[in-house]
Amino acid sequence: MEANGFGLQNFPELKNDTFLRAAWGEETDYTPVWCMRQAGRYLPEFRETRAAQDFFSTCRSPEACCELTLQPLRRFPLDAAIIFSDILVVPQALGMEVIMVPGKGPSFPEPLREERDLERLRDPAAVVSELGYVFQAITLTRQQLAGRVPLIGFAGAPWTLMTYMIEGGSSSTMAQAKRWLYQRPQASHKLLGTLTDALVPYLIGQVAAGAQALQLFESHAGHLGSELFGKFALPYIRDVAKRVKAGLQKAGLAPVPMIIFAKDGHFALEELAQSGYEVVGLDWTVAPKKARERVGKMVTLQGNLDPCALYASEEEIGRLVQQMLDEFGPQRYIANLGHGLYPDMDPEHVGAFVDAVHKHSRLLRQN
Ligand code: 1CP
Repeated sequence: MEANGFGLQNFPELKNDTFLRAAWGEETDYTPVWCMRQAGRYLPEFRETRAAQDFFSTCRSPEACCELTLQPLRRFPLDAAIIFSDILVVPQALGMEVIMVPGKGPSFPEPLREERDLERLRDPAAVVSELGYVFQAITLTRQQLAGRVPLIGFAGAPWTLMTYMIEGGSSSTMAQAKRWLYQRPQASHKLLGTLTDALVPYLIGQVAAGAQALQLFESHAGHLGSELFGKFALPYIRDVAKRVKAGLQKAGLAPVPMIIFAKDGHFALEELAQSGYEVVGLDWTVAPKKARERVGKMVTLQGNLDPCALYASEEEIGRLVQQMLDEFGPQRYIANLGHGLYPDMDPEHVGAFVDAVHKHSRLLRQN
């Protein structure tokens, strides 16, 4: 894609393609593993790098993003890296102010209140030029990774981004965002369409810049039942996959595997498995065996140890990992947590999790 000038680099040769092979449904010698929020506050070196730096200034520094992305890989033999950034850079690029309040989370001083507030949003076509700093971070990180493991790019799915833009931050009920769905379905579709139009070139741009897989985070799927999810989330999730794939082909870029992680979206598992993504990420509330029965062998599953299991002893973590691997089975599977790591988690226990996946998955294949 010429639009951002990337895509012509010669990147170092990939040495560990286990994650990509599993994502494409190919056989692997062991189960690949990475962790959501693997770059995070639980690492002392992360806190040091992030110290005294505003969150979104960090996101705008390709060097800082590269460093934060690489930190967990220096400690643990993870099978993939995920670029350090945030899903909220997209609402920012659409013209909304977002600040990260330390200890509280994201805050939008002027959230969308009325339908006419949609007019404040920039043309989604402008998003790619606003987010050049993410593409630069990806290119730099891909170079610095030196082919050790693949680099994952990501974005928030349209419904999840809409919740933040209307609620103005985190919310336990999503009542304001859901009020839009019930009272202003047309305006809601307009907003979700605008977000989709922004996400498609953004994700294609990430691949052009060097991302080797893409994950779409529908973190607030659980606030929609199957009815609302089917109307306001799923069509856009499908559209993103379809249009990104078509766009990559049109730009002459090789296809990359795409992962959909719809947290608490268990009610839509079958639909998600057929929504155009190679991998379906599961949160920790889903029983692995049942998930496999429901989606069949057509997709790779990713997940889903309860992140809080990392508070258990290393021995217990090993037992839980073994159980998880036995239930998912050896192939078409990528190990991960069922959501992100928390800041008070012990890095040693993250290492124990990663090692247990590698060790037990090799044993499983010998039997
Ligand atoms: O100062 C800090 O370090 C704040 C903590 C933090 C971090 C480490 C935030 C604020 N964002 C991030 C990075 C981040 N965000 C990554 C980096 C790569 C990695 O995983 O290692 C990723 C993939 C995200 C994605 C993200 N941001 C999601 C989707 C995943 C999920 O957690 O469900 C969401 C919902 C956000 C919004 C966001 N950004 C930050 C916070 C605390 C939140 C959540 C707010 C909420 O609870 O609603």
